[in-house]
Amino acid sequence: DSAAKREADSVGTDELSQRVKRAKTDNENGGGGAGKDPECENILSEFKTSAVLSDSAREKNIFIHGKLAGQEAVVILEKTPIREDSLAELFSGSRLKLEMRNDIYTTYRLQAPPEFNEIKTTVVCPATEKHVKKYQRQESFLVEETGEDYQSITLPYIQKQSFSVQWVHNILEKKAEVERIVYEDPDPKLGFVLLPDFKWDQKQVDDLYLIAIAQQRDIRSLRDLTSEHLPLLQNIFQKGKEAVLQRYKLPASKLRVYLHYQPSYYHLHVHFTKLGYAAPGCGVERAHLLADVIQNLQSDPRYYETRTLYFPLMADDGLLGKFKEAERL
Ligand code: GTA
Repeated sequence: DSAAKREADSVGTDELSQRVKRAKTDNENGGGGAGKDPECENILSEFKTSAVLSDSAREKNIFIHGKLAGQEAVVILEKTPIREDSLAELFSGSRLKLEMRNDIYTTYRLQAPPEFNEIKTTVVCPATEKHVKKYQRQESFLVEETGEDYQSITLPYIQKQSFSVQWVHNILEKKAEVERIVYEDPDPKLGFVLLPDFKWDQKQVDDLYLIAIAQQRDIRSLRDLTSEHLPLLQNIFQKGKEAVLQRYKLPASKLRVYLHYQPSYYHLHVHFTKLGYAAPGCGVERAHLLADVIQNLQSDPRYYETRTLYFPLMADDGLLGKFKEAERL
């Protein structure tokens, strides 16, 4: 079926994965030296754009739908922040073109050396229709979900219709992103893997974004959490904060540690972002602070099973359709 095909695709049987693998092997065999970023074949030279799904001049990103090696793909391009430690080289090594001068005001176009002009690029391939919708700019609606709504509407929907979590299993099984792991607690009940989120390029801590992925595979989301999971949540909170302090010198007072409801991927994970960085999805309608989650479960072991939870859904999200059908919206 299509889910099985998607899994097979994502573990690497398609042509594109083979090409990426080949490029990676070439590098491992001497392409990229120690400390250097590995180079790879420019698979995007064959990318055929079909539509711009969304873009933002303020966030300096663009989400594009198209075809790559005959498969549906989404490409995300994003300009990265200017790093303080690059300023000296940026000023001394760039060309400056005058744009206009007026009194004490002057504007220029600064042409920086290529290494300061990189564009963070994310490729999702093969992308499902659900990926295309996820990245499309759409109106969103706030949904009110009671504990019963979760059982009768949401749970049956997510059991049939959610994104594959193969990438999560690959991380836990050390089949992908092994060298990116920041901290690991291998305990099957209390353990987790902490690593950079793929939205973070790790070039500066200003937009630090890590995720802690639980080793346990049977916790879908906030809704499944009971007081039974307190030791796991406390372990992630405590050891996660310690690991961030050790690696990035950021104290807990500089961190926003939270879960999404609804998440995109139904395998328990916790977001660690830097306070002050407006990470996508950190608004009150979606983010639940881990500290609050822990306290709520301490005061009521079935808090998340029974409470009404609120979250936004995009206009053409199938789950929104289910809430409408059930006349809950
Ligand atoms: N390390 O393979 C992966 C990987 N994948 C597939 C997802 N994530 C991964 N991390 C690693 N390796 O923070 C990360 C995601 C996300 C987390 C899952 O796992 O980046 P979630 O289940 O709560 O889902 O968290 P969420 O937050 O909806 O997903 P996501 O992708 O962050 O989307 C939210 C919105 O952020 C999007 O609609 C879009 O507007 C924006 N966004 C998504 N990706 C990017 C991007 N690369 N650049 C800029 N904005 C983005």
